[in-house]
Amino acid sequence: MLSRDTVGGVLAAVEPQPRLVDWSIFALVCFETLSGLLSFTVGTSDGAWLFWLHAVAGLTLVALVGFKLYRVRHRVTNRRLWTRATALSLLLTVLALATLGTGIAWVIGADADIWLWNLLSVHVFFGLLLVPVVVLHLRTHFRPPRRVDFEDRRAALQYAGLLVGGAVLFRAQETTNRLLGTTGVERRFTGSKPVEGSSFPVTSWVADDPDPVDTETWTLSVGGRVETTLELDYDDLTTGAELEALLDCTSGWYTVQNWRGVRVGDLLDAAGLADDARYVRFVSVTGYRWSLPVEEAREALLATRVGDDPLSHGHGAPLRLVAPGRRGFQWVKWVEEVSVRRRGDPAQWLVTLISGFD
Ligand SMILES: Nc1nc2c(c(=O)[nH]1)N[C@H]1C(S)=C(S)[C@@H](COP(=O)(O)O)O[C@H]1N2
Ligand SMILES: [Mo]
Repeated sequence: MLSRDTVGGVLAAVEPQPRLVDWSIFALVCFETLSGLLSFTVGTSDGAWLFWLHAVAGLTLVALVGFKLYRVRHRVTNRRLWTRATALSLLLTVLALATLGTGIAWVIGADADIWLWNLLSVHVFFGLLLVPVVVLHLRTHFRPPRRVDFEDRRAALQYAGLLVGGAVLFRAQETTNRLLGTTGVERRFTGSKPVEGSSFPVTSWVADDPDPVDTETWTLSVGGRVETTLELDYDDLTTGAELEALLDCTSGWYTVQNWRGVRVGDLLDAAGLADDARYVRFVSVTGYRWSLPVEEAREALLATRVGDDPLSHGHGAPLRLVAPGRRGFQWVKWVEEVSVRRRGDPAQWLVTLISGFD
């Protein structure tokens, strides 16, 4: 049996001193925000380390937030200590626990539909909401770090202990999931859960929702840094190419489908590339767009069919980009323009978010 004293002793040994706890919570929140956002761009397993770090840092935060809440509990339980800042601190506590809780629950395989959202989207929502509240909280509670904070030799060991603890917990979670066969095993390294079969969700990023595209009047233009600009009707497309590819949406699901259509490399060969061609940009009828480096674009597909059927309107008919290894939001739907460019297209990040708003 563990006595209270032993538990207290162990806690005291691993708990860094207060100001250090506070500053490392801040540092980890910054890290989680950045790594979380960056993870949206990772689609291949060579970037899996980013998700792993995000998870381990999250588990370390659980311990640090635990220390912190235990330390400041009197300020909440003792009504006489309440100030105006207390309400904000309480809000922050709720947001922090909700973000950590939904993140952990999602990884071990839980899900729930909350209005239109699943647990992962709720995790992202709480996490983003947390950032401005942390900034406000800092404004009233700011205490600059002091040199002595970093001269404490024990601190390095304590942090090593906390991080290793986080890593071990994460490993243990993976193993338990596998042993028990819980749904957590189905999560891809990106956290996405599988959707089996031929019907999968129709997802549009924010407000991108065009009317069905009429294939009679629709054309595809291939232009920019090419030798000959092409203007193709639907019937001009040579759609014999096939590609099995995994679509992984940042809202937390993935599906493997067999796509059929035009290989982008064939289109580029037909138009002929200029010497300075570096990127290929795919533009939707809505203006939504994404670019890929030429070599990668060559291997991508502009699909007219998925599985045994022609694309539905929701999935991007008549033509949608299939970009293996890229996250779903980069798979532009309702493509009407392929333009070859000398440079990438930084504005695409903004356009993608606001496309469809008038
Ligand atoms: N034009 C356009 N293309 C788009 C989107 C969009 O909103 N507009 N959403 C993207 C997102 S977020 C995903 S996950 C995939 C989803 O493809 P699906 O609806 O066929 O499942 O399309 C991508 N292509
Ligand atoms: Mo998505």
